[in-house]
Amino acid sequence: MTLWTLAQQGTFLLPPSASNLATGVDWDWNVILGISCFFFCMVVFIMLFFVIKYRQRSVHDQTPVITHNTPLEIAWTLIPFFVLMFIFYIGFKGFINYDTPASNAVIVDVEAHKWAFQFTYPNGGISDALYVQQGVPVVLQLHSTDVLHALYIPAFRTQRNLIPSRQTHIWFIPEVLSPKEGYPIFCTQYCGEGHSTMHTVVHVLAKTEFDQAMVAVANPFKTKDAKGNERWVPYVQLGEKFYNQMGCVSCHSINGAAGTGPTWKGLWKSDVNFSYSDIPGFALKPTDPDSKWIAYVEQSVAHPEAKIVRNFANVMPSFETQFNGTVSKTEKLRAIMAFMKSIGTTGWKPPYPADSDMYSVKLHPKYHPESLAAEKAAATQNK
Ligand code: HEC
Ligand SMILES: [Cu+2]
Repeated sequence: MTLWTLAQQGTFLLPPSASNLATGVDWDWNVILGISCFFFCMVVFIMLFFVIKYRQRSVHDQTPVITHNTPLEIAWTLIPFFVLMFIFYIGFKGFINYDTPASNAVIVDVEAHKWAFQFTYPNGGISDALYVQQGVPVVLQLHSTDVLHALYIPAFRTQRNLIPSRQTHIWFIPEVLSPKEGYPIFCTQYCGEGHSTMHTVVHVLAKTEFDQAMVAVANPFKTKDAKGNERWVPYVQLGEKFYNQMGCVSCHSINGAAGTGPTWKGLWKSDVNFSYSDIPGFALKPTDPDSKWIAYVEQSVAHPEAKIVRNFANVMPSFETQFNGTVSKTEKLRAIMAFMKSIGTTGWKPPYPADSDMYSVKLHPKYHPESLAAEKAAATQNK
């Protein structure tokens, strides 16, 4: 799907009209366009007519002295006044509707950051593209984690800024099912070098498909391949997603760069010393067994204050509620650990069953391109 295919969805003048707001906005637009065209044509026509009618016929032509014409002046003041009041009325009515969400609306949280949107649904699911159900009102709660962004959905005729440390919202009722590729969503505030790539899509789905999509976004562990078969997402890949989604990325680098927290590069099975520890004299060494490292990471995310890595401050927030309680939460932490291991530089043997795709942890191809080459070589040998 390209931006070009998306751009071709609309009519000659406007993008497709797919929400309750679009109906009103398009009506206002057409009325104002009609009025403007009418007066434009009238003025041009009368001007051309007068230019010809009152042209200079001979050098002796005298211009009559006209000082004013009261009825005409009243007419050309009052008529535009009423036209403008009418335009103000339809605009203001639309604006009030635009700002008053339906009380039964579903609330979706929208976070903008450089350079993507992230949508969080009432069931806890998170996605990069927006999913909404046909006919069900939606409120998008908008906020930004870094700079000014804007969210614009042309097909719904709605747009608003996402402002750091402030909450804004837009709402709409999606009325028309979207084409398979969805309707485009754009960021319309210049927000840095990646601004031009800051776009995604909204899928308007019927109830059954929408319910399926909600189950899918709430279960990040499974995906569908190109043939539509369900399969497990490899843990390393999942872990990378959570690392970004859950905000670990803002304090922990994966390339060795300094940050608020220790880098994860080479962290797994390295030497770690502490400025404070709940167990006196506790330290970690490359030779320590996996079980000790797993226990340490589990404790680090739930109770970061229990052990403070030397040269770092006790500023990591607890992620206990995000990682404990349900199977899917504890599995999230496993996925993050798998990711951490995959960018590590020291040897590691998987503690999870290695036969399933879900559990097999390989070096991450993005950070270890050589592992991809080795895999390819193995694949050709097997032929
Ligand atoms: C606000 C910044 C911040 C965020 C966000 C953050 N951390 Fe930390 N993290 C730290 C700091 C600072 C330390 C070192 C001090 C300590 O041990 O508590 C640390 C330590 C750790 C350690 C121990 C590292 C070591 O070198 O021994 C682990 C594991 C860890 N964090 C995991 C995570 C995970 C997983 C997330 C995301 C879910 C996360 N952190 C998010 C700041 C952060
Ligand atoms: Cu932006």
